[in-house]
Amino acid sequence: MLMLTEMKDPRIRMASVTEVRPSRDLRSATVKVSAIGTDAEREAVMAGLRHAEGFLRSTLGDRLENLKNIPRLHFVLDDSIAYAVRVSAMLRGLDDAPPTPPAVARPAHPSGDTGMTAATTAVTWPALSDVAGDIRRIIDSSHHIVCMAHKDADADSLGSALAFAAALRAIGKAPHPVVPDPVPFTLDYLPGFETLEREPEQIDAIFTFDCATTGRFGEKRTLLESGAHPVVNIDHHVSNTAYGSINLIQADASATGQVVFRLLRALDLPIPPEAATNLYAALLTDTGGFRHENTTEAALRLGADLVQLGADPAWIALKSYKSRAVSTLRLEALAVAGMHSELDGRLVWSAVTRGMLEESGAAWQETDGVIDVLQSVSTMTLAVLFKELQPELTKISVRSRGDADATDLCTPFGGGGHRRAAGAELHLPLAAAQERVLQLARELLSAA
Ligand SMILES: [Mn+2]
Repeated sequence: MLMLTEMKDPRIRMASVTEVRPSRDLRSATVKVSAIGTDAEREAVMAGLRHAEGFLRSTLGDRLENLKNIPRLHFVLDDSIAYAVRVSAMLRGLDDAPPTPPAVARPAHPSGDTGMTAATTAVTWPALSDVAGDIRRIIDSSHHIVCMAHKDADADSLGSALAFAAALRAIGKAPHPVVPDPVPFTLDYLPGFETLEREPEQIDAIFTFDCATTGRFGEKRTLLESGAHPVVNIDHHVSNTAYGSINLIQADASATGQVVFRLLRALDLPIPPEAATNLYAALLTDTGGFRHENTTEAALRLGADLVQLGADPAWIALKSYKSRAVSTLRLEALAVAGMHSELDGRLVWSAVTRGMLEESGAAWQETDGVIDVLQSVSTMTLAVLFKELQPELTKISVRSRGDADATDLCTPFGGGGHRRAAGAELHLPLAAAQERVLQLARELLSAA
């Protein structure tokens, strides 16, 4: 695609096309673009490209006169190269690859503002009213609609997908809720969990929920990137790479479930009781049981609306927080016993090893609550939990308080998330991952 170098927009000249995949009917093409930089810089490149789609298509038409239909171009971010660059920088050692600074200066939070909802100033997403019509058209012209949650789904992602599926079912569509492996069995109480499918046979459109990057789709990633179906990306992560054909991203929302609720209302779609239950579970858990800083007035009002629509708060709280297995508590005890505290208790960290899983009889899905225990320490500014997923693969979960930003510790390692909660996966053994992450954590805390 030589045309990219001819573009006036300097943002676009930083990008390179790694793959162009036309759809089977040649009406659209997925253009994979690699752009290196911070998430905000990369998103600026993608925004520039989407803005230039008309120009690119007309130039394409001029040059390829015998082409009957100029395909619509769906630009998606190819994470593989940028990720490889980050990983090699990481392996060279953090000394010569300083931690990525925040993409843009974050606006100061006036008191009462919530850190969780802070959006970087560089990124503005289309408003719901701008995309509602396009989303409506996709729903109207589709019958088989995949509702996709992310890998290691939490109740926000899966609850949003199942709620949207319930609304679609109520208007006679054929929703196909899908979750990448492994199946999150701890969420089996969510209404519609039994309708989850492995490989939907027919697909007209794909909706994704709570997924900031295509890397969140695990083995289902190729389905998203095939370019064969329109993709509607519904999320509340400020780090979202806008990989969808349509992107509804609301960084002010406390949960993706809140974005789904607003969308269903805007489209005048029904919200049956099972949808309300799923959305309440999404909202309750993403606000930490209405305790995190993203517990806004709007979130509390939404809770009441969902109860009115048939959600049972006590039952959902029971299923979310008071239905743990004995193995889960045994595992938590082991992880807490191995807790470390540094810098006057401002840095709190621990690890879950494969040996601990064996000893407690717990599965990986049961480690989710450990970080909540670490972040309950009164002096904590950064809490880090390391999970030894494989001998060469370590996952980190990070929580923050005060001025600290959890994404500052995760984006340098290719991860992301929110200011108060973020994560990353490092292709390193546990000890090496601990060394690198803790070194950066100590730097961040001494700089603060
Ligand atoms: Mn979420």
